[in-house]
Amino acid sequence: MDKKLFDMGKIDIAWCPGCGNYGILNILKEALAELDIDQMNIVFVSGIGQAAKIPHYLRAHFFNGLHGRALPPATAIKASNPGLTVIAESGDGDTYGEGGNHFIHTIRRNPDITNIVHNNMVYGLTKGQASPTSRLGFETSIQVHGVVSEPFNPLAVAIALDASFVARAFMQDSEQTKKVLKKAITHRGYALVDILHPCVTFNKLNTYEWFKQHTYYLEPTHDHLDRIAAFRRATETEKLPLGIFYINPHKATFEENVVVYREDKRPLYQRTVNMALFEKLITDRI
Ligand SMILES: Cc1ncc(C[n+]2csc(CCOP(=O)(O)OP(=O)(O)O)c2C)c(N)n1
Ligand code: SF4
Ligand SMILES: [Mg+2]
Repeated sequence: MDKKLFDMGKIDIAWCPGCGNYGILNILKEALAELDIDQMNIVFVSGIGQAAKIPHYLRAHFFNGLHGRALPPATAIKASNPGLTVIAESGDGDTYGEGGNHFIHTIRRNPDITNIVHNNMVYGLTKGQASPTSRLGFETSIQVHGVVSEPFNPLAVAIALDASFVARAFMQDSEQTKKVLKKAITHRGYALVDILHPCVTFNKLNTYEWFKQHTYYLEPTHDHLDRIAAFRRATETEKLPLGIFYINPHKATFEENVVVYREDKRPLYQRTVNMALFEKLITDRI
């Protein structure tokens, strides 16, 4: 399938020149095209932020939710129609800060969705405040003496909660990032891909060069079925490992656990309402 099918034509893109979000958009289009997924069956869900604008720039269905709230509608969309490919995509602030609670509980539920997080270690849209993943000492117009809180470690949290797929990528390595994305999208269960990318306007610390210097790939011998080894690797913070840290292929998904699908596997929109049963339920309640 041609990746051009995902192009929106002539539109204004609000990202700054040189922003890492462009690279992620391009890699995502290539990954979807190579997977040959019918656009009619893809739904993107995002929150608020620069990263959260990505579904506006890509031809597919989308639902743009509230700040920090991409994961609940993504879970609901997948549960209502398990035949869809559902991708929740937002920034580090949106997913790990404002949406931190949903991040934790979505991992517990394990819906069969992909969660792509554009991690630029800053709040880009609101002009450069620290985000949960900002490094210690990072100076901003609000944190004038530098960030004093330990950065949130999304991979370690996800592995601790036994998330079914956990990976990190750096967008400048487009081939590696595409490989990880394709595996995440085709994985059955909740798949987290934290993608490092620079915000060239508001983050002068974590630049393209900084990410290059502070990342390296997990060895091919890394056993991504070994949760303890994966957790240990996720706690490395001097240099950030890249690649697939952990996969748990055995977990049942949220949709599989939902009672309405036990007897009837059809998506909810294909079912007719049993009016007699509905009226009886109402009457019994009155
Ligand atoms: C409830 C609420 N709180 C705060 C904001 C302001 N706000 C909008 S986007 C954003 C941060 C986005 O950061 P991130 O998710 O990292 O996205 P980026 O812009 O860096 O891609 C904030 C704090 C808001 N819109 N709504
Ligand atoms: S402010 Fe940063 S994250 Fe936002 S578009 Fe510009 S470079 Fe990208
Ligand atoms: Mg951000």
